[in-house]
Amino acid sequence: TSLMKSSLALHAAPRPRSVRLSATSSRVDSPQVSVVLGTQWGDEGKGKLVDNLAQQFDIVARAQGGANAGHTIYDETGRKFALHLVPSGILNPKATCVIGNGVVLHLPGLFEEIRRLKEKGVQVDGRLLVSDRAHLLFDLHKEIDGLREAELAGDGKQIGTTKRGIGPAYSSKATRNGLRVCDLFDRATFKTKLTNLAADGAKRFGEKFAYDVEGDIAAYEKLAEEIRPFVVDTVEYLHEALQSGKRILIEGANATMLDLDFGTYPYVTSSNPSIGGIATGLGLPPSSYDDIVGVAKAYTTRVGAGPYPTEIHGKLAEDLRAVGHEYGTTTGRPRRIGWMDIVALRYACKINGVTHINLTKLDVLDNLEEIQVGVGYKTKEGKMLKSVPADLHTLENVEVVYETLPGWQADISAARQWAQLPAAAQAYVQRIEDLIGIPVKWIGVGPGRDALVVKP
Ligand code: 2SA
Ligand code: GDP
Ligand code: MG
Repeated sequence: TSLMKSSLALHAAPRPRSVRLSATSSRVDSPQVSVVLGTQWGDEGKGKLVDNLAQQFDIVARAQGGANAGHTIYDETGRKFALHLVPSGILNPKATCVIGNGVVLHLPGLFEEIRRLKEKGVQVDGRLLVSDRAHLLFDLHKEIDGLREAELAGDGKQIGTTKRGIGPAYSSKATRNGLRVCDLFDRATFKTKLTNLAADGAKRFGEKFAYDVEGDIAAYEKLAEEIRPFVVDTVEYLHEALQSGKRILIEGANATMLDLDFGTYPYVTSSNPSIGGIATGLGLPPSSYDDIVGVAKAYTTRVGAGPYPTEIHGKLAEDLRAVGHEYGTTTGRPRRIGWMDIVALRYACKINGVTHINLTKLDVLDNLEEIQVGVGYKTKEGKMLKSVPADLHTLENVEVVYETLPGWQADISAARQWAQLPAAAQAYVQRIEDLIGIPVKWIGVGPGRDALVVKP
């Protein structure tokens, strides 16, 4: 039948499935759709890469997470920006930024962020679009986040969340009593739904739940009008952009090891920061992704509780924390520090279909005589594990098998070309590339926008 013929035609020229690519190739030479994802426990430097790449894209879109994310960027004049909800493309005046349906949106927080951007002269109006399907995150979600953490703390089991209300907001979404951006514009429904949501919180937490629902209902009357000009059907917008040949950069927040499904559950965030969350969070199909860039630190960090096999303790961790300025962009919490974990990185690359890597913060290792790389997990019984185990007890008790590589003990922050990196630094990058079998395309050597080396 003609229907069959057309569907055959659609499948006649499949895109090559790239698992292993040479260092310079991508599925296409100039990707129309590129995805940037965190491959560790977050804070790999996704914001910096997105800001850099944004110069070549028309649209930069966020798909999941909320204001738990913190992306620190330095512009060409060295000014520092900390972004949470606004995509890291906002500093490129040519890009339009999109907050997709998968994001949980705290409107007062968004406007505060916009205010700070405007203060620094960044043009936001007309350049930021918000999905009408995105779920609203209210102060009540933040309050519940805090109350739940306090309860868990009793048993020493707190997650160490950012207390930005992320888990409770995604819970409301899954429970199907959440409110979406489109609900803002029907006052009566909005009022009923928020009142019911607040009643739920009061039922669960009693007197400890001190949310002023009437106050918020009044405040959101004004907020609804303020957000109205930003709101569109982002599914339609993105598909029209795709059809007309516009280039779209998708900015992941958080990271695969914090993924609700693939991370160290329950010590995870409540969205899917891996590739699946990109598809559900924007409505752009996976077949449209040309590149999937995995961002990985040359070592690792983690904020919050949970197993962390390659964690470093003591003076070395303190030194690396100081050199790498490893403090939370959102909460200011000191980040835990560890060695590169190849088992976790391979796992993340596999799940996400990473086509190439941005290895960041290599300069932070400049002073080390020797660098360790975790290359295997061995159980107490002496069994080598193939991948990251689901069971946290097993993960907490693995013995990490390390390889030791020589340091370069030189300042690499001025390097802009591969040939300018010391041989030991090149060897370190090469070893990581060989261990994961995925090409490293960019190497970060400093926080500035241009502190990037392209690996030939
Ligand atoms: P949440 O708030 O429910 O998402 O927390 C659950 C876990 O996810 C971790 N998480 C993060 N980890 C690293 N960086 C994040 N963003 C901020 C930053 C963190 C900050 O850029 O530095 O400022 O503290 C982030 N957001 C969530 C969190 O630590 C919990 O382990
Ligand atoms: P994100 O959440 O992945 O966007 O990362 P964050 O912005 O939370 O944390 C990364 C931190 O490292 C930021 O302070 C960046 O300015 C900084 N950074 C990014 N890349 C590099 C790099 O290659 N070298 C150094 N020294 N700092 C970097
Ligand atoms: Mg961050």
